[in-house]
Amino acid sequence: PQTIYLKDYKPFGWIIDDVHLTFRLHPTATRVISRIRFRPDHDVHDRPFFLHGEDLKTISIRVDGHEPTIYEQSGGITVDVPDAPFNWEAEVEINPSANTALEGLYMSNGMYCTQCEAEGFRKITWYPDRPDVMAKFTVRIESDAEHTPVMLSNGNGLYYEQDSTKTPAPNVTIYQDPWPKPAYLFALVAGDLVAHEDSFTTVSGKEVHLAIWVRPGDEHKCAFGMEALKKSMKWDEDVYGREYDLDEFNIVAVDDFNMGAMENKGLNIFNSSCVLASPETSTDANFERIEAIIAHEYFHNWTGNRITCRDWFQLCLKEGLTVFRDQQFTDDMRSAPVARISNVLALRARQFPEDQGPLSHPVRPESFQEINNFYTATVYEKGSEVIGMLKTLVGDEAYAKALNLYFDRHDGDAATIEDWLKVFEDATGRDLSQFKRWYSQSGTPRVTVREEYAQDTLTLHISQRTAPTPGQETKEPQIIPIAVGLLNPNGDEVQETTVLELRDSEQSFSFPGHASRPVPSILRGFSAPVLLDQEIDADRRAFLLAHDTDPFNRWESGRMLARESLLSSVKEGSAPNAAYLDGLKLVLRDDTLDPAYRALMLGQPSQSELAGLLHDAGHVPAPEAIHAASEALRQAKADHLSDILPGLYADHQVEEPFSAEAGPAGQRALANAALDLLTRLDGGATAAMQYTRADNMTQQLAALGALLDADQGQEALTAFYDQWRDDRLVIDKWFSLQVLHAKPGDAADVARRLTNHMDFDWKNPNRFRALLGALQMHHAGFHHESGAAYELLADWLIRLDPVNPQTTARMSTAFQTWKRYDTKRQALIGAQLDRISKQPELSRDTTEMITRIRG
Ligand code: B3K
Ligand code: ZN
Repeated sequence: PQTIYLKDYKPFGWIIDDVHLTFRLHPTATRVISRIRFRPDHDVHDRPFFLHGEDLKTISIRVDGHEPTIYEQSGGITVDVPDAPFNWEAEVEINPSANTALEGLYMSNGMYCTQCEAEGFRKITWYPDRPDVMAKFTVRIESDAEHTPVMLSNGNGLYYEQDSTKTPAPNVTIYQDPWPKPAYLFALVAGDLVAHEDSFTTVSGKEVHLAIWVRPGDEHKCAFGMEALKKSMKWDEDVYGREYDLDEFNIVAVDDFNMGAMENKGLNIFNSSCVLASPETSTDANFERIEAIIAHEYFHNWTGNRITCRDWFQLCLKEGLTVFRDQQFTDDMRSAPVARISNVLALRARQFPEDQGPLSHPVRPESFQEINNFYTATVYEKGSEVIGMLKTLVGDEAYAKALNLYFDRHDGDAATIEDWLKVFEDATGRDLSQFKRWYSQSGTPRVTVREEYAQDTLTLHISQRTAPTPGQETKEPQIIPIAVGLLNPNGDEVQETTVLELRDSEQSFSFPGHASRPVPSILRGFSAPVLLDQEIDADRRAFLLAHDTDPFNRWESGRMLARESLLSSVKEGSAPNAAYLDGLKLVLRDDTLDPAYRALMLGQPSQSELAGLLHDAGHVPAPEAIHAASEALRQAKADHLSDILPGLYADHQVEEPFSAEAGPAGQRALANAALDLLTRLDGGATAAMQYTRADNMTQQLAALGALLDADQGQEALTAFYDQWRDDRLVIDKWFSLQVLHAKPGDAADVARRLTNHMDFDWKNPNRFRALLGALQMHHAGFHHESGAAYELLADWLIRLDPVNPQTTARMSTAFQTWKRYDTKRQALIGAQLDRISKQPELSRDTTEMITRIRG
C-alpha cells in the first residue's frame, strides 16, 4: 500500500461552486447522477484534474456535454478538461446491498444510509473526495413511498412529493444545504422511519425543527437523546457563543455502524447504541455516553463543519477540540471531578498503551496508509488533553478570546494546526513553538519529581523524559503544566493550586516560607497527560487520600496505594496494603462525599494497566499472577469493609422513579460497587434479590454480573435472554457479560461457544465487538497460556476482514501490547499475526495495522 505524507500536501487545483446530486434509489442498483460546476483555482492551476472513485460502475461522463478522455489511476481517474470553467455530468451505478464495509451508501435492515468520513464519498460518485474542497450541495432523492417513506439529506428540506395514485407510489425529496461543505459531511438516509420531534429556539429567535428518526417500535427510546440535544444547543450558545445555522436538525439511529456516530451537516447518523435509551434497557453508563456523544456530534457543527480540516493529518483540529468541548459540557451537566477521573481512567486505559507501544503516533500524524486507522485515542483523547493544557497555560479569559478569534477568522475554512495555534499566539502574544511539540512528538512524557526541604523552603526538582517511539528516536523537552498545591502536616492547604511550567529537561521550583515541611500535591486535576514518578511512601499517600483538597489527586492517592499494593503482591507475594484499606474505609464512610466519587474510590487498576506497569518497571507480567493479586485485593476490600458494606448498599438504594441524572446514577454506582464486594461475602444472596427486583438495566446487569462471579448466574442468564431476545442492544450486553465474567481458563471457550449462537450476527459491528471485544478486555482470559483466545480472535479477524476492513483493523489493536509478555506468549501472538498478514488480499486497513503492531 501507498504511504501518504503530510509534507506532500497540494491543493486540488479547481474550485466547485455547486453540486447537484440525484439519487435513484435501488437496493442493488442505485443510480447517482452528479452535475458539478468546476472552475480553475488560478493560484495552483498546474496539475491534472483528478477525481476519486471506488467500486463505481460508470454509465456516462460528460464535460460540457461531451465525452472526455479519461485515464484510469489507482483510486480514481484523471480527465482531460478545459482550462476554463466547465460543467461536469456523470451517472454511476452502485450497489448498496453489497456494501458490507459500511462506508459509502449501504443498507442496514432495509434502510439506506451513508458514512462518508473519511473517504467514503468516493464510493458514491466521482469527486475530489478531500476535506479542503468545499461546495454547496443540492440533493434530489427518488424512490418509492412503500419502502422509503422517509428520505433525508443535509441542510433544509425543500420539496416533498408522494403520489399514492400510482403503484409503486413514487416519492421525491429535495434537500439543499446552504453551507459549503467537504464531501465527507455528505449524508443520505431513506427508509421506513418514525420521528420523535421537538423544536429549539436559538438565541437570535430562530426556530429549529428537531427530529430523532428511528425504526417503528423504538420511538420510546428517543426522549433522553432529544433532551441531550437541546441541552447541547443551549450550552454551545451560552459557553461558546455558537448558534445553530439551519432550519432543521436530524438524527438517525442505525443498527449497523462502524463507530459511535457521525456529524454530517444537519443530519447526524448514530450507531443506535449511542442514541437509543430507556431505563429498562440502558445502563447509567449508556445514558452518560449517549449524552456526551449527542453533544460531541452537535458541537462538530462549528468545530468540524463550519471550520473543517485542510487534510486528514489535521484530524485532531476538529476531534481534539470537539472532545474537549464535550468534556466541558459533561463537567457542566454532571459532576466535574467525577467526569475528570473518568476521562483519565479512559486515557490511561486506551491512550497510554497506544502511545507506549508499536502504534504510537503524534496527535498530528505525519504519514498514513489508511486514514481510518488514525481515529485513535491519541488523536481524540490526547488531542483534547493538549487543548486542556493550552487553556491552563493561557488562562480562561485568553482561551475564550482565542476561540472567538478562531471562529471569526476561520469560519468557512479548511484549517490547520498552525492556524489553530496562531490564533492563540495572536490573542495572547505568547510564543507557542515549544508547545507545538505536543502535536508532533509521540509518546507519554515521564515526569520525575524529587523534593528537598531546607531553611523553610520546599524545592521541587522536576525532570522530564520521553522514551523513543516508532520513527522518533530522540525527543525534545515539552512544555508541561504541572498544577501543584501544598498541605501542612495538619492537612490544611497552605499553598493553593498553582501551575508550574516545566520547559526544560530539568528545572527546580521553590516554595519558601514554610516553617514545617509541607506535603506537596502534584499534578492536580491531572494537569498534563504524563506518567508521574514521585518518591512518596504509603503513609504520605494515605495522608493525601485523607486530606487533599483537590478531588482528582485525592482519588489518585487511593489509586496509587491500590496500584502499589497490587504490584507488590504480584512481585513479592505481599498481602494487601493496610494503609490503603484503612484509608479507603475512611473515605467511604464520609457521607459528605458524592456517592459517584466514592464509587470511583472503590475501583482499582485494571489487570492490563498492571501488566503495563510491570513491563515498564522491567518485569515480565504474568497474567495469571496479576489476576490472582487483583482478586485477592478485591476479597481483602470485602473483608476489611464488611461492617460498612451492607449500610453502603442499603443507604444508596434509589426510591424515586428512575432518572438518569448524575445524582441517582451516582447512588446506583455506589450501591453496585458495594454489591460487587458484598457478593464475595454472601455468595450472591444480595445480588439474587437485586436481580429479581430490578426495574432498570443498571441494576439488572450489575446483579447478573455479580451472580456470574458467584457461580450462581446460569438461571438468571437464561431468564435475561428470554426477557430481552428482541432487543439487539440488550442482547449485545448479554454476549459481553458472559465473556467478561468467565474464569480465565474458560473465557476463550465461552466466547467460542457464543460464536455459534444463532444471534451471533458477526457482520453487525456492535455484535462482533460485544463478543470479541469483551474477550480482549478480559486480560487473564485473553492472555491465557493456552493461546486459545489469540487464535479465536485471529480466526474472526481473518473472517471479518474481507467483509468489513475498518472494524477488523480496529479490533486488531488487541495485539498491540504483545511485546510486554513472555517469549512463549509472544510466539503464540506472533504466529497469529503472521497468519493474519499472510491472508491473500488482506485489506489495506488491516495490513497497515498488523505491520505496525509487528514492528
Ligand atoms: N467524525 C466521526 C468519526 C468518523 C470515523 C471514520 N472512520 C465521529 C466523531 O468523531 O464525531
Ligand atoms: Zn468527533
